[in-house]
Amino acid sequence: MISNQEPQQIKVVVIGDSSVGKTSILLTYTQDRFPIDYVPTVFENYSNVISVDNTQVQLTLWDTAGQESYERLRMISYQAANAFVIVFSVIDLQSFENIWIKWLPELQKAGKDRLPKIIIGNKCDKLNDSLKFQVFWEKCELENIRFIECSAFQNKNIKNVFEEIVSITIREQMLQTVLRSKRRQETIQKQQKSFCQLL
Ligand SMILES: Nc1nc2c(ncn2[C@@H]2O[C@H](COP(=O)(O)OP(=O)(O)OP(=O)(O)O)[C@@H](O)[C@H]2O)c(=O)[nH]1
Ligand SMILES: [Mg+2]
Repeated sequence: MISNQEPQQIKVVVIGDSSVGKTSILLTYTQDRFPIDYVPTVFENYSNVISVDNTQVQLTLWDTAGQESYERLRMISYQAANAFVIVFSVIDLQSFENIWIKWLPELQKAGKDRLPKIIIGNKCDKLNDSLKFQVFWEKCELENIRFIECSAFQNKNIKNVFEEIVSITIREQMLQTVLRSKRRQETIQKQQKSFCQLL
């Protein structure tokens, strides 16, 4: 069935340490090929209409640069963001630890820590250690953040990453709408009650 509704706007920002593969993931997703020759530091914003969970979404993807010196620029990209994809490399343990040391605190500093987010372990083509994957799973589960392993190089799970973050965001926004309307109803009921008591 074709819907006349305007697609829902969702802006997703991709963050994480330098060299974990953020730009490669975005290029693989949007161009369906792994960039073997040149990877720019920051990929141009991309926008496309996709359908997830029967909802039409205008998905806009923002790349960021992982280096410290780009912090101010990153903060600008966080404006009006609806969700975050936090990337680390499964062969660089420090990049995983930096999620808790650097990336989540940076989101908190920007006032964005309550927005939907997922954690992505990229370069899984280079790691065969299931024990390490277990460690990543457990830590993310403990923090209640969805974890997906992927490989931009093998185009493995890349589409899933974006469908998953969009799906989580749609669900979260629906929940917020329901909660807002419930609160509004409660306020109206309270006002009606005190009005009746006055009479
Ligand atoms: N083996 C393997 N290499 C990858 C994968 N994804 C990216 N790379 C390589 O990792 C390096 C860094 O990739 P980028 O996409 O530039 O990383 P980035 O996170 O955008 O880095 P910054 O722009 O500096 O923040 C490049 O040499 C890529 O070819 C992957 O899935 N597997
Ligand atoms: Mg990059």
